[in-house]
Amino acid sequence: TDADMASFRKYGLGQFIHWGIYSIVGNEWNGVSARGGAAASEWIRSWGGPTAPKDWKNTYDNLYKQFNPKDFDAKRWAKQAKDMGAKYMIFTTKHHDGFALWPTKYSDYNISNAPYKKDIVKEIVDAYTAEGIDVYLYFSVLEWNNPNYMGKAPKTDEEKKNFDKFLQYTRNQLLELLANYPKMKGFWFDGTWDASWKSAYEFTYKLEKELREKHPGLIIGSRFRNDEHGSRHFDSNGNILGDYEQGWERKLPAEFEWVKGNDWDAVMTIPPNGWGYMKDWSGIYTKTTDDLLDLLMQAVSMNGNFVLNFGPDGNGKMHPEEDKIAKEIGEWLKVNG
Ligand code: FUL
Repeated sequence: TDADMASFRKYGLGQFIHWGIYSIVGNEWNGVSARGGAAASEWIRSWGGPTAPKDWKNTYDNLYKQFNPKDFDAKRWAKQAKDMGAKYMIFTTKHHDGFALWPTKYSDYNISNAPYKKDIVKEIVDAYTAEGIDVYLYFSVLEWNNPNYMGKAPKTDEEKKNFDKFLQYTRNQLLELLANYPKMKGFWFDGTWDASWKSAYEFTYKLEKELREKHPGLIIGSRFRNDEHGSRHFDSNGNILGDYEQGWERKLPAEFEWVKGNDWDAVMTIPPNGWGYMKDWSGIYTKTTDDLLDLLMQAVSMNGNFVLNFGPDGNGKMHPEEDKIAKEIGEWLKVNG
């Protein structure tokens, strides 16, 4: 509705949080690392490479058995975001590895089977909402370890049957998220870029309609309907919003012209590339508070929002540099509005 879009337009600053079982290893694991931005830390399962052990993927898929973030305190994160000046936040409910941070009924690969057990998505939604920060749920459609997700358009009857199971599973999980967390404001979709999701265009179209009916005012994030428009955001009326994402450059590019007249946000990392926790920030260029304020002002002056990413560690602690940057941005915004 117009009222929901009016609040979206007023956000200015947002916070992204990438958190999951990749956060346990922090970009360096069994001799493999992608420091310097060659690959993203939350992609560690797919790196492989010559030094990777043979059972790498299987080892990764079992990491959840260690996921017990003893320092996690959603209220502390929410307070920090509030002090930084964030008006909305986007949280990774499920990244490409398929591990769900809420106790989904539709897969056992979820937080209730990790030592932590508690519903992390609920803690996030409650804590941020209590601070007056709107919550959007990041959701990866793509699942690396799901045999029904093939990464290509299904051709044989068998493939079609399996992919259809995958689509129903996706629908179930999304309806479940809406039912469980009615306070959430929108979805930020990811992983819809390959031929399998593109082959499901009609399904996506219908599902989007269904989600909107269930949750009036829902804002649907980028990459859901991955049609001829490419990756875009859709507002709560189904109109195209902008979508822009970059983690490596320090300036928003000039060809960004087309965002004029659209609603959009830019999501941004502090390290050159990579959204999940990275233990070691030495020897790489990480954006400074000044760089980030510059980007925030560029985005806001073009009627967009700026969403700064944080990648807490496997225990639920922010990187000390992130703590520092959040504080400095908050102080700057308090003085300069
Ligand atoms: C990308 C993902 O592949 C990254 O891991 C990250 O989540 C970023 C925001 O979107 O498409």
